[in-house]
Amino acid sequence: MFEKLRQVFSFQKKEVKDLLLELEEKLIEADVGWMTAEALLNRVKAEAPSTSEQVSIILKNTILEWLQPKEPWGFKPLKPHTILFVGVNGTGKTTSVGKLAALWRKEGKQVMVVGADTFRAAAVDQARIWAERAGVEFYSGASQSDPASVVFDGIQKAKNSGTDVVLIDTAGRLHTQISLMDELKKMVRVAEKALGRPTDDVFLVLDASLGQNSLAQALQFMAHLPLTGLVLTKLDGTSKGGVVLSAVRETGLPLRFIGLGESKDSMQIFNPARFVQKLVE
Ligand SMILES: Nc1nc2c(ncn2[C@@H]2O[C@H](COP(=O)(O)OP(=O)(O)O)[C@@H](O)[C@H]2O)c(=O)[nH]1
Ligand SMILES: [Mg+2]
Repeated sequence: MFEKLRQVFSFQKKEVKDLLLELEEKLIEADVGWMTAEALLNRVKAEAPSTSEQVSIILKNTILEWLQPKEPWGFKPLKPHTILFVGVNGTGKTTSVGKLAALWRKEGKQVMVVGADTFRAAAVDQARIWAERAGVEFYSGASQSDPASVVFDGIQKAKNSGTDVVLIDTAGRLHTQISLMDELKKMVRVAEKALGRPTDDVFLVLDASLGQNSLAQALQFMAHLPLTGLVLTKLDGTSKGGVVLSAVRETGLPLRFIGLGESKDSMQIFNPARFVQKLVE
């Protein structure tokens, strides 16, 4: 994983001028994206390093500074901590819901998965199977039910049963004339109504293997929804990894969880310090 991003830290050239050219190439190859690559280069230049070691240190510190969230993620004191997962079809929403349900179930939390991707029966089944695999409760309405009412009823049910965490799986594409963003906005509103407070988290799920294309998706969702963080999936399937940097820097959203495979236990809480350490070692 991240071979390309790791190569950013190893230099063949001796002259700093040549080093910077090499660095620019490597950043682009690692899929850091033009904007973020430019910003990193400017940072390095501004500190006028005279050796490749100094360049590496500036890079490491800058990346860590960018990836470090303002606040660490944690469960809010009011139950149930409710998380809506949004994103384009196929990015890994349902899988991420399932993996996080398994993770928190293992930590002893009472978890409920709400299948609000109700337009496709197969999508509800997939969420149900994940909930069973994770050993947690599952809620969804009858087929074709209104996703927002599924969200409302699911949260009510979770409140009544003392559930700690509610994970809401949503659609990435609608087979109707209704706009996806309008439907998602409605779900956010209805969740707030059911909770009596804003939804604790709205996570945007992005597929890391799509590289810079996932940034365009991110901006679209950001324009419509009160996103609180990112989940980056399929990092196991990319040698680049630069999208980790650009996604965080260009959305200003904290990266909270990373998906590293298809199995139940392949979701990790994102740790910036460990991530950067892995890049330089
Ligand atoms: N390798 C890998 N595959 C993943 C990961 N997360 C999801 N997937 C796969 O991506 C595909 C789409 O996932 P799904 O959860 O159905 O996406 P959704 O449409 O957003 O709900 C499935 O085949 C998943 O197994 C991950 O972290 N790594
Ligand atoms: Mg899905």
